[in-house]
Formats: sequence, C-alpha cells, structure tokens
Amino acid sequence: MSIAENEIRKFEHGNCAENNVFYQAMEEVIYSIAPLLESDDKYIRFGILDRLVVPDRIIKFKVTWLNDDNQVQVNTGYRVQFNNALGPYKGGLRFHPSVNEGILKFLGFEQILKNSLTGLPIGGAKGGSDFDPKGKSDFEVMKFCTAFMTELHKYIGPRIDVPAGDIGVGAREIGYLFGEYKKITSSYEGALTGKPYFFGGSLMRPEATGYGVVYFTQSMLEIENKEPLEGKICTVSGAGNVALHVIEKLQEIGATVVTCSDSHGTVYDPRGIDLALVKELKSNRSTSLEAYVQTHTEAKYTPVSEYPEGEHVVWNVPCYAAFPCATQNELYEADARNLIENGCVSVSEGANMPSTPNAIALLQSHKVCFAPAKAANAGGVAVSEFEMSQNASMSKWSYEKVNFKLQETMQMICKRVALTAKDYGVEGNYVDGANIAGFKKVADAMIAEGI
Ligand code: NDP
Ligand code: 2IT
Repeated sequence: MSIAENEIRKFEHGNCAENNVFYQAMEEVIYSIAPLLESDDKYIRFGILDRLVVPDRIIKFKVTWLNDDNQVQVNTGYRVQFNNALGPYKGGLRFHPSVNEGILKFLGFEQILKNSLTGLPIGGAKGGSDFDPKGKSDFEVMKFCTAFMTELHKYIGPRIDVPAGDIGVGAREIGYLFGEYKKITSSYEGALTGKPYFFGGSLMRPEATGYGVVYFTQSMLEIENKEPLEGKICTVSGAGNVALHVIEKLQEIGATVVTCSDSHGTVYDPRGIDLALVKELKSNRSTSLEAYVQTHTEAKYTPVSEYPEGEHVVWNVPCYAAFPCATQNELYEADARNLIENGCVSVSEGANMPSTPNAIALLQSHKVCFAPAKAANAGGVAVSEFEMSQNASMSKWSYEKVNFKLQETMQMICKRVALTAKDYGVEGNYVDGANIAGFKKVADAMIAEGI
C-alpha cells in the first residue's frame, strides 16, 4: 500500500455524512503530496498529517437574537481555528442555512494551504453560522451579527484570529460585526477584514478575489502557451461577490461573459452579461436573476428545476474559459465532459472546491488547464492580509498599490505552483503543484516550531 493510501485509511473512520466534503478536500491533498512524503520521511516521522487534519480547536456556540416581530430566534455559530503555524488564524465567515461543522472544516483545511501559498504570514481558519440572511431586514441582520459577536469576540483579535467574509457575509455584515467587537473590547483594531473602506477597510478588498482569479488565469494561460482571454467567450457561475468581480475584470480586458447564475437558476445572454443589471438585481440578497430576461429578451433563463440530472446548465454553454464561482461541488463529471466537448481550454475555480474530484480528473486528462481554488482565489485573503497590514500601521494604501501587489501575488502563486508541479514530476498539474507547495511550507514550519 502506498504512503498516501495508508494515510487516507487512517483518517477515513466514522461515517458522518457532514464530513464528506472535508474528506474530499483532505483526500485530494494527501494524494497530491504523495511524492513529497515519499521523497522525505520527516513529514511522516513528525506526524505532520495526523496533526494537520485535526483543527487546533472548534468553537461552537449558541446565537440567540430577536427578529422584527420580537420572536426569539436561535442559530448555531462556529469558528474552526485550524492551524496557526504561519501566522494568526485567518479565513472567512459563511452565513448560509447549509453551514455545519463538516463544511467549515473543509473550508478551514483548504484555507491553511491557500494562505500558505500567498507567502504571507497567515494561518488557516473558517467560521460562520446556519443563519440565512435571505429575507431578513437590515435590522435583523444587525441583531444577528451583534449576538454572534457577543460570543466570537472572546476568540479573535488582530494577532489571534482575523475573520472576514464568505457566502452571505459582505461589507454590511462585517461592519456590524466590527461595530460590536469594538464596543465589547473598547479597542479599534483590525480583528476583522473586509471592512468598508471609510472605517478601516482596504481599497480593492471587495474586488480582490474575483480580479485575482482573472490575474491567475492570465498567468496560467501564458505559462501553458495558450491564447489570452482577450476577445474570448467565458462562462461564469454565481452572481455574488466573487462571480461579479470575475465578470467585471473579464469584461474590462475585453472578454465576453455569457452566463451567470444563482441558487435559483442560470442566465445565458449571448450578447454578454449586463453586469450593471445583475448587480442591481442581486443588491438585495433575496432577489432572483429571473427578472434579467424581462429587459433582455435575447437572454435565456433556466430555473434549477430544469437542469438535466447531474448537470449545471452553465457548463453546457460553449466557452474558451470557465469560472465556477458560486459554491462547492457545482461542476460535475458530466459538466466536465460538456466543457471538453465544447472546446473549453481552461477552468479556474473562483469558489472553494466547486469541481468534484471526477470532474477535475476528466478535465486534466483532456489537458484542460485547471486552476484549483486554493491557488486561483487566494487574491481575496491576500488583500485581507494587506488590510491587516494597513490597520496595524494605521495607514491607507492607494488603489494602484493594492492592485499592483495583488497582481504580483497572483503571478507569484501561479509561477510557484507551476514550478512545484514540474519539480515533482507532474508538470501542468496545478492541483498537485498547489497542494505540494502549500503543504510544504506549513509542514516545515510545524516541524521547526516543535510538537
Ligand atoms: P456571495 O454570498 O456573495 O455569493 C454566493 C453566490 O453563490 C450567490 O450567487 C448564491 O446564489 C450562489 N450560491 C450560494 N450557495 C449556493 C448553492 N448552494 N447552490 C447554488 N448557488 C449558490 O458569496 P461569495 O461570492 O463571496 O462566495 C462564492 C464562493 O467563493 C464561495 O465558495 C466562497 O467560499 C468562495 N470565496 C469567497 C471569497 C471572498 O472573498 N468572498 C474568497 C475566496 C473564495 P443566491 O444569491 O441565490 O444565494
Ligand atoms: O475563502 C476565502 O479565502 C475567503 N472567504 C476570504 C478569507 C479572508 O480572510 O479574506
């Protein structure tokens, strides 16, 4: 039995379905890093994997708040502090009814390696709640955030753990969370990132993840000797923070984006997505994209109920480059086959783990350039770290400076991932390159820091 198989067997006990996404993320990493484990036995000797796959701590707490009808509401809050070998715990908060410990463990685990790849001093964490911001008034969101922070503040701080946004958590939520943190601790410090610009946020944090995905893809296509994105047809899933800024940057560089989607359905507009309209429709978290076709009769809206079994209609639209930017496991094997048959050249993950393992294997076996989330979407957390830096030095960076550093970071990650893959005999495999490069840095720090 290979070292990787042996390691995976060790961890795959217990059959709690909640943990499936965590095992999915972990298995991919263990298979990828097999050549590293085989080349140097110190990672096994120091028990690095046994230590890395168990979070330092999982904080789980009750969040009680009053809705607008003064009825008591109860949700569960979490913070998974996974690993701080490289710096303070860092990672987003997700507010979505599907949130559970397994999802946050997968996201926190991915975050360790993603943050390592940025080369910045940040560890990995994730948190959130099963609270659903959809259909809630502003005041209800504020009351929930206040109640959530009443407990969370005990565990975070600029040198301890610095949460940020993710699904369902944007500048509005971070603003309320920051306000409560400040009130409870009587201190004005960068314990959260993604704050609105006028009270401590960084320029470009809202755009950073999406723009970074495009910067990464540009680098990858160049390294792989493929034609650039300019003038090409692209498909994007999602219509949230990441998707909208991927679309914005693609349009800015002259690509035509013909799709976007949300949890209710997909818009296909062959003339190119009207971004201003999508932004307007999605400015309220509860609105669906269906209204898009009322003013754009050339476009087609397909509700989720009409998606073919096991497929997402976004990935059946012919494109040069595809960008899954909504959520985990939203690009299946059948979708990968559709993309390949339609001549797709690259797939870049804006969301965390949007492609299933079978889809990735198929894309890679057909030589589609594949940019994994932990490398491609690291621009968001990188600019979060720039925000921590600005907060710590009480300074503000210009848009040009942040944009330059973001571009530099994404190019650096891309080159490092490509080079690592080559060094370990899997040239062109950005999944293995990212996992090996990300893992090695954290593992070496863990060894150097002792047990
Ligand atoms: P948002 O809440 O802004 O947007 C999420 C989008 O995905 C919405 O269009 C939403 O549709 C859709 N969506 C969410 N859940 C589902 C689901 N179960 N099925 C179908 N569609 C769904 O989140 P972000 O854009 O911030 O996050 C998107 C992805 O990017 C996530 O995987 C996140 O972890 C990842 N990410 C985010 C970063 C950031 O800086 N924000 C950084 C790196 C990664 P609807 O509006 O109908 O709910
Ligand atoms: O998945 C992610 O990288 C994020 N949600 C952003 C994390 C952060 O700390 O900015």
